[in-house]
Amino acid sequence: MTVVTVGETMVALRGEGLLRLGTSFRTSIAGAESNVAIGLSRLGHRTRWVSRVGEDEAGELVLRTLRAEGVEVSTVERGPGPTGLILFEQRLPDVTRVLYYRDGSAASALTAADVLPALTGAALVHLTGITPALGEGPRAAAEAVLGSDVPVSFDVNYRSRLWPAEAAAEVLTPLARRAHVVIGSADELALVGGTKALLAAGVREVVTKQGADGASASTVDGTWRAPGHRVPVVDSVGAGDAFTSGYLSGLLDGLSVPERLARGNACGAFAVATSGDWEGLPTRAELGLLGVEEGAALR
Ligand code: KDG
Repeated sequence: MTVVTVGETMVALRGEGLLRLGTSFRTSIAGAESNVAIGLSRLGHRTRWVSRVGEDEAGELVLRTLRAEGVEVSTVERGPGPTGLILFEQRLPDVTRVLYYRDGSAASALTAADVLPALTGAALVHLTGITPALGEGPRAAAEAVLGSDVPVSFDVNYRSRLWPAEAAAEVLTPLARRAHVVIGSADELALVGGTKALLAAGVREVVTKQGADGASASTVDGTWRAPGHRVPVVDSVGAGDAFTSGYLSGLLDGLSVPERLARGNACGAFAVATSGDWEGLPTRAELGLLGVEEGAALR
């Protein structure tokens, strides 16, 4: 069972201090959808990430990192633009300023034709609301994925630096309504019509991320909640993607909704305790450290 994730991954520079003061940076990669792919891979699931990266050293870093994490990247296309860049300036443990240099990036040239062949054999595709904000091609790619017969998990992931809320709502609402699972914060779910309307449109599960307070999930049969873990927060960026990887892992393993939420919350707790988008994501064996069932690894 392969999970395919689709979206842009950038080279990420994390400042030790402020850029304007001439800080040093740690270099890594960041992208909501590849974060989820890494999270699922660490939990023992087979994953493939589909996108475009530049024909450049930053693109090599993205591909090499994902390969090292066990994520399949064989269908990733190169160019025409450079790999996007994201700068992080952490001001407080859970307040990070983000600067994008991604206009005209290779991933903004992603097309439906790049993505559809890579869905062969997929049990699930994970998309986010970031991709349709990147341009016409990525938006068409997202639409094509939602028009395929593979179930889609859709994280609203509204990014105010990419587009205004009204524009995002107009584009993302019809997309979210076609997904199997929709995930977001309460504000993001409201942006795409809210839990009730999504369930009425046929979405099977609507999951609300509540940060340190945990998460809840609603289906037509009811709503379940699971509390978060109180852990020291080093860096909250990527916590939502970590939660999503845990939740989807539980879904793929056939766990109950409360068990999926518990696994998602555990992954979120591990992620915030380490600096970086994905570096702190847990392996399946590590889930036990937070008292969460490991379950059987499915491949
Ligand atoms: O979810 C964390 C990501 O949002 C971030 O690290 C980079 O994918 C990213 C984006 O587009 O903001």
